Amino acid sequence: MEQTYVMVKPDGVQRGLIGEIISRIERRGLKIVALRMNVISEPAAKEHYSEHAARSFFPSLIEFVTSGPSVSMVVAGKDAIKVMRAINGATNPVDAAPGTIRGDFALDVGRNVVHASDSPEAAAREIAIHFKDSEIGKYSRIDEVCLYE
Ligand code: DAT
Ligand code: MG
Repeated sequence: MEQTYVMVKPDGVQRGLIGEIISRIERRGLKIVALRMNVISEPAAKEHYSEHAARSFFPSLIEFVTSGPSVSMVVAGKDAIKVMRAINGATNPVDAAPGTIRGDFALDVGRNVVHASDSPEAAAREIAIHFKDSEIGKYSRIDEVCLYE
């Protein structure tokens, strides 16, 4: 079972998409093991997006992601990192396939509604930025016997 960090960004919260996004994660069979709404602090946002620190869009990205409440989650399941990236769709919503979150709900790369970690290293790093170990729940979904061979 792999874990990944997922965020409903401030645009997704303000547009009333929290339930829609959580539903898509749950119906796929992935398990939400931690969940919180908060305004991410500027230091946490800068650490989260540190790989992009030199990019021209970095200041506006940090301003946006700290501009209002977002929903942070740890999502677990088989190949959760890859599966969550596929559920979200391409970074630029213009390239995102219909049926993905970005392909169904977004148009602009700077307002692409969701985040998900892109590798095991990123997932471990991002989960540690946003959650304490004690905030991550351990439980079984009752349907895991059917979801997994
Ligand atoms: P992803 O969120 O799919 O992992 P990323 O890590 O390349 O994509 O970029 C992080 C975020 O930064 C992305 O969700 C939106 C913003 N971003 C990326 N490229 C951008 C660009 N060319 N102009 C404006 N914002 C951009
Ligand atoms: Mg990324």
